[in-house]
Amino acid sequence: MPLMIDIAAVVEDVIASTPVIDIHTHLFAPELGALGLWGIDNLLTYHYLEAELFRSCSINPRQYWELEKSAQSDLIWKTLFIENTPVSEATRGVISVLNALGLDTHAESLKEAREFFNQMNLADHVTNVLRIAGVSSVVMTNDPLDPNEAAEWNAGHEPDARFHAALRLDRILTDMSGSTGAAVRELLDTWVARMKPFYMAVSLLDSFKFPSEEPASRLLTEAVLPACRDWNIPLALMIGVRRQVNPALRLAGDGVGRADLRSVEVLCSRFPENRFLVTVLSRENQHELCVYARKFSNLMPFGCWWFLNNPSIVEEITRERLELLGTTFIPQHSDARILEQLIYKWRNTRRTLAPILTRSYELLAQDGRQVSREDIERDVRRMLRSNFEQFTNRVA
Ligand code: FIX
Ligand code: ZN
Repeated sequence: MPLMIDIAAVVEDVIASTPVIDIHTHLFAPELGALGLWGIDNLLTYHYLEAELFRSCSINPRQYWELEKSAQSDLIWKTLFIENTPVSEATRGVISVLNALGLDTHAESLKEAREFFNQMNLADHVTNVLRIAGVSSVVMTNDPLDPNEAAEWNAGHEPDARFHAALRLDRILTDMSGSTGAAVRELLDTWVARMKPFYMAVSLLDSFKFPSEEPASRLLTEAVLPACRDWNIPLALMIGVRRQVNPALRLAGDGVGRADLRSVEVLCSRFPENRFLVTVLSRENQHELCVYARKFSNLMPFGCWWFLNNPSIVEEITRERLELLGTTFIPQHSDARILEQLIYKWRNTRRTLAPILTRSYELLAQDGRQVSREDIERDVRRMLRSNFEQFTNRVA
């Protein structure tokens, strides 16, 4: 019979002290040159904040895109952080980062912040940010058809061991829609050998159907799924985007739609030797995803993606996953595009996850089973680390 413990205190301590593997980001290893984004001007011109700017400022998108980046970030700081209170998830995130780095969160200008970021050593800064964020390693998003990125890889640059690759398929499935399965498979084999990705990934519209007459459906069947099987890596499906609902907002212009997840059912059942990491963008699809995960052990739900990465929704999704799946899922990924976002996105995840897990253990105790610290450490390690490592068959 384990000793009675202060469940809330132990859960908070274990979650705070367990380094996470961040399984989906848009970060790049410093060795991949200028692809990586960091610093205050990039933090403030994050597309989440650009979308919020246009709701509080008379500038129109066309005028905004004509500004220099520093003028864009000055305008966003003034509009969202001085003239208004930064209470949204994305604005509060910037405050959280500035505070963690010891910078003035009430600053009237970005002068101090720019001086701080301009004087730093990037390699030291990466190590410091990962330490503050409690992140041991991140998975990048790597597009072999992006000429700038391909040039970095072809120059022989090797990413830092804390930055793992994920082979992104979006552009391949569109730009090579007329290609044979064999041609796409040859490209995939070349880049898997070069990048050594933990998984392949593709984001899919809310209208995604499998199987279908669409070229993507054919290339998934003829090239992607056999390649994933042969290389023994999962395929990540990120489903539910409505692309460019408002094109004037550029990257901020995408929306969300409820998908028909029977395509996931077909993929998991027809390709039992493939493994599928799946995240869905619609809150309404989350319960179905959990039920499918109960039917297919080759399906691993992950993250509270994009428009779902807000505490109120993360709480609902995580509670239903624990109730339906136990600890057999991956609670979160950051989707960070700028290095320092790791700090706030993982601070938020830990702050949201701790009380939810505590409640699960309290209910268990009420129903007759007291957990130990070792139980909690095992469960947290599974959700934040080993579910991913075992599903990808890689050590991260
Ligand atoms: O497809 C994706 O990887 C999405 O996460 C991005 O396209 C999206 O813009 C994003 O950064 C969401 O957080
Ligand atoms: Zn992403």
